[in-house]
Amino acid sequence: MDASLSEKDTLFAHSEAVGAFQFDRSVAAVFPDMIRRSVPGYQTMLTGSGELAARYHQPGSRLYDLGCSLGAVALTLRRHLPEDCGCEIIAVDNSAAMLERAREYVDAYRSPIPITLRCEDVRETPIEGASVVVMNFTLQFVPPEDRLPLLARIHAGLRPGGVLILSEKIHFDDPVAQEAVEHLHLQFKRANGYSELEISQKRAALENVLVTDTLQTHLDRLAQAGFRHATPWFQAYNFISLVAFR
Ligand code: GEK
Repeated sequence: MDASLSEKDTLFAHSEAVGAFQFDRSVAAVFPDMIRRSVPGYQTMLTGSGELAARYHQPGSRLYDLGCSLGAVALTLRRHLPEDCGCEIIAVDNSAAMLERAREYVDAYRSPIPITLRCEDVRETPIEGASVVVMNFTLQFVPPEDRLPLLARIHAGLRPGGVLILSEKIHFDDPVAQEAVEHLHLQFKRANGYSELEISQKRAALENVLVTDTLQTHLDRLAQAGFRHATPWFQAYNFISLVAFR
């Protein structure tokens, strides 16, 4: 997904009353630019997810992209699978605006591996016969009390040998560590052209919408959900990706 083809993210550039962040049409229009300028390591996490899918997909199984936005993960997974794998990719998001644009990206490429787009809540979407499930920066938007039941459902929907790839923004219990790493993220956003006003207004909009956990909370929850092995495989500042094995 080429960020240079999307509109520039200036959603928080002007001083005005900021409501809670929503994945609406205005966000969908600038999303590739927004995520590239806000999430350090995003492209590496996508590529690594593709490499993990290349290794752990099972012929004739399903691969899921939960909280797919414009379908960047689904398209990356597909590029990494052998064309004759007999797999299906299911990409789920509960934002109709996001899925409308995802449809355009998916239709722009031809492949024998189908990508099915579903406008559903990830807390309810059925997960069956999966070899790979990717949740890239989506669990952080799910209410904390719903996170363990969702992970347990993913675990139950994975075939033995299947994997969950979970990418999240995290925080640190140690205030010194939190301040140091948060500073690096702020510098990343400043270097990518976001103003102090944009940074502070977006932070206000995401308050109580994007709720982070610590790495330890993620590892404990994955174990509770039934994943016998889990490890971080990538970290860029306060953004991390884990792989968990069924
Ligand atoms: C990427 N994975 O480009 N059910 C379904 N979708 C949801 C839910 C829910 N309960 N809550 C949030 N979403 C993408 C990036 S963005 C991350 C994912 C971000 C959707 C929401 O509509 C949005 O499209 C996505 O999760 C989160 O790798 O914006 O930081």
